[in-house]
Amino acid sequence: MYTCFTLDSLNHDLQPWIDRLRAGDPRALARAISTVENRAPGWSELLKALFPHTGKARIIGMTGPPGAGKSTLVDQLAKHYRKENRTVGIIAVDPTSPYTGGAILGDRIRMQDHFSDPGIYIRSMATRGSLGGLARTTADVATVLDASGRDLVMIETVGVGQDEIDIVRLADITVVILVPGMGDDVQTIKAGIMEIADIFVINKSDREGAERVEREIRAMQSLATRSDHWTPPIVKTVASEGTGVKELAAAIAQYEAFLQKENLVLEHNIHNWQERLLEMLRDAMLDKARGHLTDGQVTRYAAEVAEHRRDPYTLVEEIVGKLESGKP
Ligand SMILES: Nc1nc2c(ncn2[C@@H]2O[C@H](COP(=O)(O)OP(=O)(O)OP(=O)(O)O)[C@@H](O)[C@H]2O)c(=O)[nH]1
Ligand SMILES: [Mg+2]
Repeated sequence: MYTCFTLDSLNHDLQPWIDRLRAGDPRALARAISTVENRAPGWSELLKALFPHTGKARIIGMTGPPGAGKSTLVDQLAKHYRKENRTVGIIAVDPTSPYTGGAILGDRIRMQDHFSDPGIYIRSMATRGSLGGLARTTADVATVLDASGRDLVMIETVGVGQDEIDIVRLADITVVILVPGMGDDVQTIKAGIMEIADIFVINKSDREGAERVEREIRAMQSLATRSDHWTPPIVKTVASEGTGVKELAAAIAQYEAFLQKENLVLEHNIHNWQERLLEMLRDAMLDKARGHLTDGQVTRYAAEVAEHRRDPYTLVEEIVGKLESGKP
């Protein structure tokens, strides 16, 4: 009964809240993002109501190793787009906890920097192990920003692991930022991130070794062509001075035009939604399974399996079987 009551009152509040959010009220936006991020009561009702207003923002994923200058570059791009009168939302995802403190502090300073301009909204997320999974939560937050009418949503994330790859996969356009002198780091991030780059940036090009990184990228590109036959351009930047930012914006626009011309936008979106739907299903099924298991039950099952009193394969089949039959 209690849940019904709060949802009813939420539905009652929902429309004015969405109206304020769509009118650009930053407080309504912040509240919506928190609700979605924390999976607070009514989060899914909110997303359902926002969904019809989405699909207009261009989502740009910006990824690269720690300290590559991602934040600096995102800021510069945001300023560039503001000059064109386009509104920007920035999600700084920081799943690597050792950097969290500094990054969040840095992002606070950035937020103050842009405080006077309501056309830029920055949100930091450092929620490894967040309820819905980091990639999904990020996607949902991007959805809220999209619904709020932002023209561009930039997602900044450190490109080191699977989480980050999952996050940038949600973007329409993925920019991979490298820097000279990364040494073995290039190898480390080559694994997954290099393949998903639509555009490469070599930042800190004021340092020695930019040409070498460029050669390495070219060598890698010569080994495989993409199925869409797009060759990711390489843009050299000095983000701290704003050098190359115009060229990066041009490269992004070019890739957008390419997607439009080849009718790839819808295909891209279908592919993204395929991933998102599967993840949502996984979450929903797991939620349902958890609903059938009491708190200590998983621990008891785990002990039984560890002590070889049960095999885990039959156990999982049994649990799924119970879900299907709807019996507790
Ligand atoms: N020399 C040089 N320094 C730069 C350039 N771009 C950024 N920096 C500096 O590099 C440092 C890191 O920049 P950030 O923008 O915080 O890098 P980041 O990739 O966001 O870092 P994390 O989010 O912590 O992974 C800062 O001190 C910047 O001023 C550049 O093009 N050249
Ligand atoms: Mg950063």
